[in-house]
Amino acid sequence: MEQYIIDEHNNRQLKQHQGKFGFVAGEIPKAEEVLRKLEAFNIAIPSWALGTGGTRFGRFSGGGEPRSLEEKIEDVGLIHALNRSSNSISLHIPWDIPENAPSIKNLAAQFGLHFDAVNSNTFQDQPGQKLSYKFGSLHHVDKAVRGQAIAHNIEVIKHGVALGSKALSVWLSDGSNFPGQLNFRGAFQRTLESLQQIYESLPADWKMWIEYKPFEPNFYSTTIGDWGQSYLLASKLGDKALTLVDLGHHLHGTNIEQIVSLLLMEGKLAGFHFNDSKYSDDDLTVGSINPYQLFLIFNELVEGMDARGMDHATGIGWMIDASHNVKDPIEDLLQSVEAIKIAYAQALLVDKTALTQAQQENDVAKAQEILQNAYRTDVRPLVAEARLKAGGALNPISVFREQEVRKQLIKKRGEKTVATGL
Ligand code: PSV
Ligand code: MN
Repeated sequence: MEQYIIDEHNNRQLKQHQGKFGFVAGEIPKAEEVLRKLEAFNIAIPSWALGTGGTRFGRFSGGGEPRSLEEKIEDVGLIHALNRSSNSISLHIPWDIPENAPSIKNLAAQFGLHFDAVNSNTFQDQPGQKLSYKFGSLHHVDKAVRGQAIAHNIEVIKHGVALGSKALSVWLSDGSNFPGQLNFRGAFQRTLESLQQIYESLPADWKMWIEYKPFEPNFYSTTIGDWGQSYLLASKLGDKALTLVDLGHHLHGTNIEQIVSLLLMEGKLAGFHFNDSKYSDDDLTVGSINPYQLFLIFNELVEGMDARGMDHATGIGWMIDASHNVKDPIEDLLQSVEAIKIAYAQALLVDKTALTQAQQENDVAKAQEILQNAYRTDVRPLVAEARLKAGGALNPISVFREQEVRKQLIKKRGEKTVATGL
């Protein structure tokens, strides 16, 4: 996307934007500081979210999907050009193997992108794979299967090193479908031993992010089923191992913001896979179902990171992990990034001093007023202003539509392309 197209769009919208921005900026005390923080804040795009997602019942391609890693990088580059908040890409191996790492790295750099965490995949069998993961990978009763899964993770680290990544993200589908199928302690111990071997292969400046999930694809138990189990593994492994929170990986009603607060307190929060859900791991657009929960999570993040003197932008990993079944993936990702930045901006507006005082005085109504006052502020002009200052579009989706980008992608890539991923 040429910069002049974005600039022309911005010029057309500028007057209206300035009016709205002036109004909000006049209402809040530290507008400049908030803008600076918003400008620095980026969210990684997963390489597997650029195509149309599917369910086990079907997949309805939207056309023009990226056919290669190079085309996925182009799509993330476009997203970043429009919103100036998506400056990295997270690869899932083997869905996206960088055959020629230097040239892939170079291509990404041309779009101002770098590589976020690399993700291993031992939840599917790949063509030609010697041993099956049908009954798990790192927790498998057969040492040879565990060895294969360990070797895969070490391979993924190598790909990541070549690209300049700094973290290995591990999500295991290992678990059981029926009571009696597994010895829980045995499964946990074997997982720990396997992770220890992978941990030993981590470069000094790398982290291991351990993701948890209560169910699916296994429906009775998951060996890393909740944050406690992930935290236990991360604690036993060492300082480089941390717990990754995927918002969709909780049972109904779970207080995710409290989990986040405690993990941060312990220095064990790796980062996020953002998405939203109504029922379980629905992988819907961030902020589309429960934006208040997202705000409450960001409120804990801002408070907890400030308490530890952490840089909001770089202190932990920020990433989207969503699936787009009926929307254009690029528009959907733009919406998700926007929702995250809105929640972050609102959290920055919380009057911390007043909230602490209300908490000390057990003034419950006041505490609620303070939080909801921030949440009910329309911060969209602030987020747009930060984007404008960084060279992005005042309204990224409008530009995407005005320029008929999808139509061009279909023309170039074809109607029936299918991007790798789930
Ligand atoms: C599992 O549901 C998960 O959240 C993990 O992060 C995987 O890597 C990703 O989804 C695959 O889509
Ligand atoms: Mn995830």
